[in-house]
Amino acid sequence: MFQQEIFMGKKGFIFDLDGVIVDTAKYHYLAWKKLANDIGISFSESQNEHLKGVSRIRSLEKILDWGGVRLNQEDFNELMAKKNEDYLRYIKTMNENEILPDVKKILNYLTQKGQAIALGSASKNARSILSMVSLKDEFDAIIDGNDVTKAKPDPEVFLKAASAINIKPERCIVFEDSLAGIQAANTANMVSIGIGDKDTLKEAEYVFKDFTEMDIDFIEFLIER
Ligand code: B16
Ligand code: MG
Repeated sequence: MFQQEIFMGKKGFIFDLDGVIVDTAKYHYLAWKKLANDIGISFSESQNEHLKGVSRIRSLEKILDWGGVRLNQEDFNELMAKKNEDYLRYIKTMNENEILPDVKKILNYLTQKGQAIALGSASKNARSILSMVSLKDEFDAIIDGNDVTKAKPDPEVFLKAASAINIKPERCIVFEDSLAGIQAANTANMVSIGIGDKDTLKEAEYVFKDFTEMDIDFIEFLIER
């Protein structure tokens, strides 16, 4: 019997790291809070929300603005290095248990279906975090804060990720927890999927509280749409 086979071609699935694969936002918060408090600036969890997906430099600029503090370049750089040292102390303790629920299930399914998988993160620590949680080998390409010159909402990080896996942007799907990241994915002409709060991420094409809310039928739909 003649059976026609339709070759669908693969899609590119690009994952943000902090807030999507692991909850490192809590460690960023603790490190930024210590730094801010040390120089007399108060820092709340709701302010921390505004730093999600934002580069390290821009995050410190925002904290200093909120506190009305101005620094010379040397002191600024010293504080950035100090924040990262504190942050690295937290992430040194990370292991596989910190992978967010159902992330591995989705990654395994995509791999089994032969889809291309990339990381698109603003973090300069992305590679070490992926190693700590033993996920580095799950990705066909990793693009992080060391590979880009423009921060989200600029689409550079996702466009570079698409190019690294050799998939056209319009065939890519981005999972993101920050508004800046959703805007970056939309500008890149990719399908944007918000992971987190529906109101914060309302510019995303779809929003899920976390991956436990997303069933395999939806992933199948993304592969075939
Ligand atoms: P680092 P993502 C972002 O990672 C974080 O959301 C953001 O809070 C952080 O400031 C930024 O990485 C830079 O991180 O200091 O480690 O270079 O969400 O884009 O994976
Ligand atoms: Mg994030």
